[in-house]
Amino acid sequence: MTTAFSAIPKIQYEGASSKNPLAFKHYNADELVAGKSMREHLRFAVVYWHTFRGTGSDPFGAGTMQRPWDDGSNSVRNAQQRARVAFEFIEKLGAPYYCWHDRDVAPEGKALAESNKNFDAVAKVLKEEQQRTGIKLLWGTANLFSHPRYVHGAGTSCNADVFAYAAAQIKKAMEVTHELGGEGYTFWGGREGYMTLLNTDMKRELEHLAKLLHLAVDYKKKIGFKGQFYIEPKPKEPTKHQYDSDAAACLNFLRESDLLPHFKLNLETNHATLAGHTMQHEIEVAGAAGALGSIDANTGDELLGWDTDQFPTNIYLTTYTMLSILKYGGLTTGGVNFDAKVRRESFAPVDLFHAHIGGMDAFARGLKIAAAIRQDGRLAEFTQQRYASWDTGIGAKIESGKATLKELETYILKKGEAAPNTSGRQEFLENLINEFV
Ligand code: XUL
Ligand code: CO
Repeated sequence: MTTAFSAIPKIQYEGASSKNPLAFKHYNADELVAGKSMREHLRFAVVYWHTFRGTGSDPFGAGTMQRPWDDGSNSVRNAQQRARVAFEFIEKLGAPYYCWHDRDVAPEGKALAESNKNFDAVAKVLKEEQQRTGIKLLWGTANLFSHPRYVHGAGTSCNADVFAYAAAQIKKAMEVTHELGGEGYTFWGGREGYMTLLNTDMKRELEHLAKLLHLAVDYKKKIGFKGQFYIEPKPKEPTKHQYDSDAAACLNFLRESDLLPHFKLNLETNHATLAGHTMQHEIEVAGAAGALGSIDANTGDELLGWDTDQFPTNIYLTTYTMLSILKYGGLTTGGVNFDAKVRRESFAPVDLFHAHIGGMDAFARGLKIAAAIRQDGRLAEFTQQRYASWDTGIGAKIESGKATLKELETYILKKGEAAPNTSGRQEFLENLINEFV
């Protein structure tokens, strides 16, 4: 076992009055909320890419992160050492899951065969550490966007060889996910979109993307991988427009391509806001379609228009997120995955703890508040009452498909007017939420 964090104790729950920055104030893993432990509700995951590979570099400056365990080399040995440190961190934090991209955990080699060999060598350590700690893989994914070969996309590249390379990378990443007992596998279309339509055959690109996902579905069956497939929407960045732009666009694409039975959505807060939606909107769209899978928990900055991937600390955000998640039956295969990075200025290793503790506490509070609102019942009751006209009479007839246009005309001609008889009471409902926050 490594001791990169020897000065940091195992993070414990100390309750709301604690002033200890290295303790949970609200996340109490075994505490029951609405019949399930917080651990089971929230299924927290730590991301490998930001937390262990993030350097703090931005378009204007070099990396700033102080990571004394990392020798800065691209060697397999360094990657293995880093893997051990990652598990020391996740274990001290007490998160039950983690997530990776293939190229986060192991260095890319000169050719695919060498990359696969490197990946196997690090996966061996990941497996040992999973067994030692009981920490599990929530999902794996392939990085199909960083290498220059993916300049025009992966599944949607104009170059068929690049499509083949992406397919090979997905095959290997899925095999390693399966080997490590991963509970899911995510597809985020990092460059599956366009910078200009002048050079783009959109129809052909979308057909290729569907083909790639079908090949993955076939291979999943072939190797007996039972994990859940997710597709992660994001509207832009790195491209000007990404095809999987939001939950609705993903659902349409999946349905049109006969892929919907095989996929759920992995929704990310900052991607929702880049798409001009709230996270709650995205969860409702996915939930209504029976496709709510997992969430990448982070937040953007109201004044910055890009994917800042900050740790979530806003209690209203976590409350609304958890309200909609609970409404659709909670997270089953998925989890609350912190796809978030510490700020460039927060370069000390201890900042990684502060960031995750804050995010976990914010979600624990959101969960408790949302459960209390549901238990109270007034919010759900109000919404139900708002639609009461659909429960009997003409409403029930329309819903059951028995009313015709002619009949509806006769009904209204007789009635004369359709008066708006229920106030939306937004202010009352916002005040109601504040009773609990
Ligand atoms: C990028 C992003 C990815 C996916 C996995 O914005 O969210 O890290 O979560 O590829
Ligand atoms: Co993400």
